[in-house]
Amino acid sequence: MDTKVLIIGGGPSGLLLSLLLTKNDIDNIILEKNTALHVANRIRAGILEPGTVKILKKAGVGKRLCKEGIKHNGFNISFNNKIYHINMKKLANDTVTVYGQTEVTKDLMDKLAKINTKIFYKANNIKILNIIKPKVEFTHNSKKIKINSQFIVGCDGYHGITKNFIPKNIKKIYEKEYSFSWLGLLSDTKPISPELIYINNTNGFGLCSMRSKTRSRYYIQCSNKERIKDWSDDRFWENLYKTLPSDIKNTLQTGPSIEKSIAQLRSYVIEPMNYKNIFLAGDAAHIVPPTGAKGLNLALSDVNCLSSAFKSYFHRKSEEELKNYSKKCLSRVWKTQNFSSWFTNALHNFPDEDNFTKEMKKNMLLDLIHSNTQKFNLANKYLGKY
Ligand code: FAS
Ligand code: PHB
Repeated sequence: MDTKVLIIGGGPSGLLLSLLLTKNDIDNIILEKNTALHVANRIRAGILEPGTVKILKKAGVGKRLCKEGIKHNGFNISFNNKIYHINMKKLANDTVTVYGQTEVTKDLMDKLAKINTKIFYKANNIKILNIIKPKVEFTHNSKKIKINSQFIVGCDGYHGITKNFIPKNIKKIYEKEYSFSWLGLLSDTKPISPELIYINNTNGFGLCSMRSKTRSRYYIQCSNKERIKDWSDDRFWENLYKTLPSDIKNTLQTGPSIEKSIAQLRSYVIEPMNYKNIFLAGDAAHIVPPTGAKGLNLALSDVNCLSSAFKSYFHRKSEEELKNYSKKCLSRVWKTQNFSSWFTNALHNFPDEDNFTKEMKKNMLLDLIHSNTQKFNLANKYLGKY
């Protein structure tokens, strides 16, 4: 079997890349190790930057997003038991959209099914046999299949295999693991606030988010040693309640969890994001702590850039954009790492944090909410406008 671009990984990055390539008559195949159902139901991100909404509309999957997505003019930061609003609409004349990653994934899957693209789900034992003249072998329905392609794109996430084919003497890996995790809960309860609230208090970090006007998404900071089996719904709600500012805590609507999970926080970048005819996009190349709501947005930004580069190569025989892909994406990656790391440090309590640092962080946040310049910068970074 031959194709022009072989995509390993059928999450949001792989699905969007396949759609953008297909729309430009560039033949491609996706190999996804899990089932479509597993991929579609993974609960992850919830906030789309305006740039991401534009990319999805351009790809032809913006209809339901525009109908069901909820535009937010701002978000809130709470510390010292008070709540401060960051009005992005006023400060930076733009909004973010609340639309879950599960919905983005489903829209992409539906669109790809309609245009009959080739996706192998439950593709097992994927082996990259050659990266100069790309050749991949895998098993599907216990049949061994080989695919030749001109390029391979690793959209296979943090635990993927593609990055392993960038030689050790070429690649540089930058990684940091945080000393805490996020315990997340999804429930069909009315969100406590019409817009997100990022909270820091003596118990640590909490986040009040949502998926719709009737479906809430909450997170609390927890230790890396926590196991989800030790967290009943009641225990989660009690801990979230302790984190909430007094003005609103008694309005919290609790209910049975639809999903509960613990996400380890890490920062990760692999450089370069390509080698010979192998390219990386999305979580395969970088991970940001979810505090800044950036992971999915950054991934789709890579894909937008790579699909344009492949269009130039296949339609205008120009390699310029492909040659610049890694440098161009890494510039955005490091700006995003910077923002996500700053926001994570500002809002979380680190186990080994001394009093001086705690007090300094509190005053830094006070400075921020009393400075239009700093709020302008924060609003633009949250919107993905660096
Ligand atoms: P993904 O990891 O989504 O997809 C990779 C795909 O490759 C998967 O379907 C996997 O099955 C497949 N794969 C892996 N290895 C393979 C192999 N060897 N062969 C074939 N297929 C293979 N971002 C936010 O903005 N906000 C959040 O709140 C947020 N929360 C998150 C919580 C968790 C637990 C995680 C892990 C991530 C979270 N993220 C969040 C980031 C997340 O949304 C990612 O940025 C987004 O899923 C990136 O999409 P992909 O690059 O497609 O990677
Ligand atoms: C979410 O709704 O899942 C969400 C929102 C904002 C974040 C992280 C996660 O920063």
